[in-house]
Amino acid sequence: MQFLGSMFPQEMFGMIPQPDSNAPAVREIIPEQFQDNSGNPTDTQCSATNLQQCVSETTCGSAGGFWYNNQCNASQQGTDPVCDSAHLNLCVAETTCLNSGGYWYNNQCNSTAPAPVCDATHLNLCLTEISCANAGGYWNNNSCSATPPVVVTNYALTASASASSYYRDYQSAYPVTNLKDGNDSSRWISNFLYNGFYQEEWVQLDLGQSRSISEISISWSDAYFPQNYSLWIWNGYTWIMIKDLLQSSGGTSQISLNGIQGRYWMLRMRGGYRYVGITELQMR
Ligand SMILES: [Ca+2]
Repeated sequence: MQFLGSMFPQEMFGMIPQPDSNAPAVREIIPEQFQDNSGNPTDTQCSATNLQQCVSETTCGSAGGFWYNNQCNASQQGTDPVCDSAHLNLCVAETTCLNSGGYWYNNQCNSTAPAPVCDATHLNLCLTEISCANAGGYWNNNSCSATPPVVVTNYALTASASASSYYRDYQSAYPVTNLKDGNDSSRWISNFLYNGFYQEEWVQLDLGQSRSISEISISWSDAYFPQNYSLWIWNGYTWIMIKDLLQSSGGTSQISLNGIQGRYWMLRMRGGYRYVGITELQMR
């Protein structure tokens, strides 16, 4: 059989089915996101380019819109009429964000607090001395804290010193200043102990003014430690002994004094192997 032009066979034979006007209407099931507020189907689908067709907050948000004024908007800028605790993302100002219980940082309103950073209340997070100082902290022992480091002054460093004798009578070889120069490789050494235990040597320190001393440390020069030594303070009239101690080896002796006050101090030493010598004497 041959057809004419573009005509279909049904048209040719009059077989096109016609709607039955008496059949009941079929109700179309419309997904919520494609309904308007009256339950009527929207003309087009809710999408990023058709936000006005989004009829619920959920679909609006999924399409990248912002739900307020009961409609889906393309921008959250401008007024934020529904900025509240449930819509912190719509708060466009720090004040309204904070009033809604949000946290304002990164130029937006967040529901969670920002991660703590180095500041006055988080000094432990400051990792450099500069950031620590800027936050009002104190940098000590490679960490930042609110507690200023205790500054301990060694008053012996600035004291004037004198001694009973010098190594072979030459002051220049091991001068008494060597015992308070802050240098562990320089030392004062007395003259030879001709009378053994019965020979006493001493050193005196003038701190320049009365100082409260809590601790004295004496680093003896190798084997040149005394067998017995005592610590004295000048009270304005006479010398007062405050410590009398025995020594059995070299190294460093630590003497606690509980803040005794004094300007003039004397260390008296007896006995020892050939000489007595001090590498460093510190008064704190
Ligand atoms: Ca020294």
